[in-house]
Amino acid sequence: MDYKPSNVDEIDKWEEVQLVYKAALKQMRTKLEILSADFAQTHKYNPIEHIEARIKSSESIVKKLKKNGYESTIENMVAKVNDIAGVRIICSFTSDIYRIADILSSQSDIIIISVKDYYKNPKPSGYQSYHMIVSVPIYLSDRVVNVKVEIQIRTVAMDFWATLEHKIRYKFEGNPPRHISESLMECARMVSALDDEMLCLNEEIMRLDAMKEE
Ligand code: 0O2
Repeated sequence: MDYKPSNVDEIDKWEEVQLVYKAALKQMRTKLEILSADFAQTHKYNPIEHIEARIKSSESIVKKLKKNGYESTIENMVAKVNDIAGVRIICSFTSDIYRIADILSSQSDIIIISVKDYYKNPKPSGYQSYHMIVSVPIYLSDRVVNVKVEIQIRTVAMDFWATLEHKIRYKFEGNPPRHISESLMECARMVSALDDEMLCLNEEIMRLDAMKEE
């Protein structure tokens, strides 16, 4: 059953929403920490560099609802905002993105709601990342609810670019001067070239290692 806020007063409803999304974030974080520890131990290689997790602020949720033309109600927050709980997974190589996405997709309690592949199809801004909206079951005292979590998977280089671009966009309130947007596009191309080169290099190192072991 998809999560819907209980029919209680607004303050209790908001507290329940926060509890449920914090639980979903904790659940997803734990899954990823287990995965990371297992990779490090079993494969002697860990595709997960680090993990970040956050609950979207109420101001940002209201702003997103407004931007998309919805009234600011708690019901709309839950139904229309997919990234109240968000996890970002930073990895080394572009191949790791799909490795992690495949593993998460194969976990039987994770339901994939949607996928946006901004690595294969970067945004016009130059933004690259792999996004999944998933839901995870949360066991409450009287029911089990499926709660949405946004997962962003990207390389260290993509993350570096996205963080800077986000800062610039914020500074210029979404409208940076043209020469800055053009420089960012150029940097995005460099990020893409760097990721491709690093992946080739890593594959070459792995080939040499495999030959040594034969
Ligand atoms: P914040 O402040 O980072 O949370 P949806 O979430 O699917 O309902 P949307 O916005 O179409 O709606 O989803 P999309 O395109 O998958 O983007 C979701 C998030 O990706 C954004 O959340 C950003 O975190 C990140 N993102 C998307 N495009 C860009 C971009 O061009 N530059 C940077 N730096 N990040 C981007 P929010 O809510 O917009 O912002």
